[in-house]
Amino acid sequence: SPEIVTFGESMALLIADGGRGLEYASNLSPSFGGAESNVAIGLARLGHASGWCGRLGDDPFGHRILKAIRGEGVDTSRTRLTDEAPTGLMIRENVAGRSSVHYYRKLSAASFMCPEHLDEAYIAGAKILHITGITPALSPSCIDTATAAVDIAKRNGVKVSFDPNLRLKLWSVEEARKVLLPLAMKANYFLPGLDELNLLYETDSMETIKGKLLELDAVSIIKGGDNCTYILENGKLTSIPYFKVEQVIDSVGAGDGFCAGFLAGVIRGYSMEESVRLGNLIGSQVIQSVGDWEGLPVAAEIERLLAGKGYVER
Ligand code: KDG
Repeated sequence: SPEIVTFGESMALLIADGGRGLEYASNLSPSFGGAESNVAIGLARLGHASGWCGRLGDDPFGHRILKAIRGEGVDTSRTRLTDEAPTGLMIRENVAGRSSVHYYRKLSAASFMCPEHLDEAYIAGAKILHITGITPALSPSCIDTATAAVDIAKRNGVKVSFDPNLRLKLWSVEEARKVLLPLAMKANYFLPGLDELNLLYETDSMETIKGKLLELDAVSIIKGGDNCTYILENGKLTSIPYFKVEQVIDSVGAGDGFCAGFLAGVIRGYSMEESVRLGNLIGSQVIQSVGDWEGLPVAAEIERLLAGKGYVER
């Protein structure tokens, strides 16, 4: 098995160009997205063996996505194409600097994932299982699948990494809370954004949030603090500052890039601080290019950035 295994829904992504919004745009640029495959691609680019398991429709989008993820060096041997349902679709538009997403993913191939689709030995052979809260938002059988995967990991001593990735277009915060908080209880690394914690715990108070997080077994890594990421471990809160970025082009995918960098650090045996620093660095790169995963850096680029060397292309 790869060192890090993840699974979830990857979808075709169409981006409306020209900042005119979907109602008036004349072109849609095709790509794809999916929080978990973004993380798997990020890890592969950093030189780590990652596996993404999913279900796609046996249709042109499904083929395109599978080839692209496999082409990035991610193991897709446990991913299936099915003719029973189509590949999900999301469309993104940008109007007056505000980006919004429209999902066409109800009854998609991935929404029919169920625990029987999991390969227990494949998960058991990994070091880390990474899941996100998007998968259980897709359907009741996807809740069962995410839960079953976590239980397999725990039975086999595989560490569980969990990014709640709250998507309020998929479910209400009340529904999400009921499913995500029990999953957080089972995680070793809990990777929420501060805004997500505000919603999940219904509070803006950092003290209250800290108290709630300390009830978990996990180390909590809180993204989106005051220009920093927080680490909450053994009652101690540490903040790791963000890297400076010249211009934010597209912030989508930053969280997934962060997770890829953080998990790469964990696999390499880095300290929590160093792992978060690597996560911050990957996130800072992703937001400087369009697309959810395209801007994920490769290992050599990271070394160059850390060494502070310039880059000349000619
Ligand atoms: O984190 C980025 C993802 O949200 C994006 O790639 C698409 O998985 C996705 C979703 O459900 O929105």
